[in-house]
Amino acid sequence: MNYQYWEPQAETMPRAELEALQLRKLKEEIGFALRTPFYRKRLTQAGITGTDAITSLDDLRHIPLTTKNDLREGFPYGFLSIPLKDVVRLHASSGTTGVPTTIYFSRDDIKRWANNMARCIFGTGCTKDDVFQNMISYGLFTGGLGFHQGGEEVGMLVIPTGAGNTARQFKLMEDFGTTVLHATPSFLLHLESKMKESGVKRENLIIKRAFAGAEPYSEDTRRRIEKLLNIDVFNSYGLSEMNGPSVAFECQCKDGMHIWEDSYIAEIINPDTLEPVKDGGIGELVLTILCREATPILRYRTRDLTGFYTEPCPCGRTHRRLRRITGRSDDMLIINGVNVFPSQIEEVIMGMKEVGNNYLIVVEKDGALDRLTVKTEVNTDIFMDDARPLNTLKEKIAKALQVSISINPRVELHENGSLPVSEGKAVRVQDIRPKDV
Ligand code: DLL
Repeated sequence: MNYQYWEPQAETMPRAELEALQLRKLKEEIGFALRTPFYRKRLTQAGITGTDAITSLDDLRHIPLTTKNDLREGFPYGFLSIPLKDVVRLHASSGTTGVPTTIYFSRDDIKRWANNMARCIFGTGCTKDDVFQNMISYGLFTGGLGFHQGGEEVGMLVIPTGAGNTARQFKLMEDFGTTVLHATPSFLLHLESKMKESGVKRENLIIKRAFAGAEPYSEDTRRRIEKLLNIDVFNSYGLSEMNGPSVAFECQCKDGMHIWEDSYIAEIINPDTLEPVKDGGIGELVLTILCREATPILRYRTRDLTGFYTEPCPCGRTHRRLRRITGRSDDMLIINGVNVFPSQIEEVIMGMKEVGNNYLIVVEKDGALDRLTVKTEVNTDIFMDDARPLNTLKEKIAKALQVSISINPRVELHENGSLPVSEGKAVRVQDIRPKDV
């Protein structure tokens, strides 16, 4: 195969050179971190008061881990290392209790992110001749703007459609000759299931590739999308705390995602003991960003479970490859690409006096998409024969949840004491989505 590289030298540099570069950038990043209120305190406590404290990549382990909770506690400016006047953008993701984690970017940070994104996109075989339909949410979510900038950087024609509206998506594909798609894997499957009713014929479309990420999916699902739409699908991994998409991406070999080690230091740890996992083993991914000055984040616990491939990739890139994410070491749910913590749902419903003591969160498949149902018990005094107050309450709960978690759930009301109560630890979440779809 004829592999194409956006930055041949940077993508194929010998490991020793790559690690020397990581060390240099790590020191620089620690310099930025020491300018933030959060890390000044955290690093000083760990005995790191200057960049000289780090002399090798092994010294990384002296840096304490950073958690989502730390980011939340630092809200809004505890992790900012440059003056606000030099910040040009922010992105945010949901927090466990409604406090978002916010990431700031300088102009140079945005350029570096766009370049990394271009590296991912170009590495799959795209060129400036491609027409790229970006069918993922724009806004505070990093997926939309992240891929948008990368697509433009490559020189493709980018159609910023955003998520949803399958009929319009098909129309745009036909009208503009879209060749490349980006969406969550569940939206790609949903799209295919709607093709027939949209009246569009596959032979009138010239799509050939899609980038799919932002939520877990199996190898079987990839193959299914590829077969149904007759395209190549590339896995794309990222998280807002680490810029968003462009952390790791599959190349033309489609066998594991190259993590850009000149922009990130990746470690795999045992989530219980926090000790490193031996090469090739599965554990929790911990990331240190090396390409952002405005919001340095060191040794971030992603909670994503994965491991490295140990064999080199035939494409010749020296940046290691991550396995498909197999799960999480916390209780975060990803519903149609949107991250939701059960605690966010609990906070909304338990704050309502009409709601009883027990509730259940059910996540299942409705066709290709995920469906969230929140079942709650209701205090007996409103559980009457008259359906009106119940419908009003249902709407109130659905609306409040929509505001809090950006998902419109189905709400079911049950009489007090009628939802199952488990004997030990309460089981509040039933995720009955098949694992391989
Ligand atoms: O989902 C960024 C992104 C956008 C990635 C578009 C890829 C494409 P967050 O909303 O912060 O950011 O969610 C990050 O989503 O920690 C994983 O648990 C999960 N995730 C992201 N990509 C994948 C993937 C974006 N390819 C969280 N496979 C991460 C499995 C994924 N899980």
